Order: sequence, then structure tokens, then C-alpha cells
Amino acid sequence: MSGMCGRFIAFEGGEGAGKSTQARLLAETLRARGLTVVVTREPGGTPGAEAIRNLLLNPPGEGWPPQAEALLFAAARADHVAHLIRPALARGDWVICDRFVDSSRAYQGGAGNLGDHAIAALHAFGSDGLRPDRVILLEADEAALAERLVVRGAEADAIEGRPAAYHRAVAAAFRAMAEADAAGFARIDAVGSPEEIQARILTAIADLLP
Ligand code: T5A
Repeated sequence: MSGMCGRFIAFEGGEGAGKSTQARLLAETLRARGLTVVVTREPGGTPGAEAIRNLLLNPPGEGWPPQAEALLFAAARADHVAHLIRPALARGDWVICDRFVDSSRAYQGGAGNLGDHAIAALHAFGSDGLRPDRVILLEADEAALAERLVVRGAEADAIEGRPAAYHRAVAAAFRAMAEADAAGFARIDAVGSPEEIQARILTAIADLLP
């Protein structure tokens, strides 16, 4: 629980799992029910964090060492939490965030080998350990995700362009986190039409809805 009045939902999963699409659809549905909803993303969401996003996804020079990368994600998150997420929750708004700290746990902590304790320590320092009320983990097999990214056709950024083994380790880390915290995570099958997937998500957050 975020401990505040609004609700905080984070979408997580691999590249192309449909997080942005589902975040947008969920916001539309909640707004139609009369809720005030803020949709945001990480890295980013505030001017400061968007500036850091650009440094992370298009690194100047030879690329960030793993520790520097984790610190930059945590710094972007600290700005986003302080300037956007906490104020919105305090107003009683719903916040829907496309990726949050569990991406750092899966990418930098798991696939990047920095470990969960290091990421937890950065998050405790940067963002007072804020947790979503529910993490929606969108899961699909590698082939389905690869096909979507080909259809989308955008050029891979510095993290998306890492080898398949890295992305497999990311998926495994997400799976392990969800298994360890069944109440905090909803594992959603991300294969199907956007509408089918949205119906699964609404079922998974039904207990949070007013
Ligand atoms: N990162 C991020 C870290 O390493 N550590 C961190 O702490 C954080 C916060 C962020 C990168 O940074 C890394 C992870 C990432 O590598 P990003 O641009 O936010 O970069 O990357 P993604 O989150 O992966 O965003 P994507 O846009 O690639 O994927 P989404 O949001 O999961 O997917 P979406 O909705 O854009 O859909 C992708 C494509 O599939 C289609 C869409 O139309 C789109 O073309 N699609 C579907 N196709 C078929 N069936 C469906 N049901 C579909 N739903 C969507």
C-alpha cells in the first residue's frame, strides 16, 4: 500500500509487452468511472527525470557502468516520486505508471547482476521505498514480443538493444519477484487482443476499485 489516499498501479514487463497500451486503456476506463487518473512513465514523468531518461537511453560517450546506470534510474525515480507521484496520491488521484522500481530490480539488479539489496537501498534512499498498491506484470513469450517490436519498427535504444540472454534474465527476475510477492503482483498473460488483456487487468485490480 502507498499509505496515501489515491491508488498507485505500476505496469511491468519486457520490451513490447504492451505496458503503454494497457496503461492508456486502464486510465480511460477508470476516468469513465469518474476517477482522476495520472498516467506517467519511467524513466521520466517529470522534466528532470525525462532529461535523465535521455542520458540513460542515449548515453553520451562509451555507455554507463552498471552502478552509474542504477544510480541514474534511482535519481530519475526520486525526482518523479517527489514532484509527481506523491503529490498526486496525496490529492487522492490514481497514478498509473509505465514501469517503476521493479524494472530496476529486474534489469539492473537481476540481469545486470547488481543484486536486489543494492537496488532496494537506492530506492529506500531516493524514494523512501515507495511501493505500488499493485504491480501488473505483463508476460508473453520471447517470440511474441520480438514480433511486436518488429511490427512497431522503432530503433532499439541502449537497453533494448542488449542481447537476448539479458532480456531472458530480466523476464526470469520479474517472474521470481511475482512468485515471492503474490499479493503485490498480478501476473497477466499479455497474449491476446488489447481488449482481452485489459479485461484480465480489471479483474486483477477489482479489489482496489471504489
Ligand atoms: N529500464 C527502465 C531499466 O533498465 N530500469 C528501470 O528502472 C526502468 C524504469 C525503458 C527502458 O529502460 C529500461 C527498460 C527499457 O529498456 P521504454 O521506452 O519505456 O524504455 O521501453 P518499454 O517499456 O519496453 O516500452 P515499449 O514501448 O517498448 O513497450 P510497451 O510499453 O510494453 O509496449 P507498447 O504498449 O508500446 O506496445 C508495443 C507494440 O506492440 C503493440 C503496440 O501497438 C506497439 O506497436 N501491441 C500489441 N500487439 C499485439 N497485441 C497486443 N495485445 C498489443 N499491445 C500492444
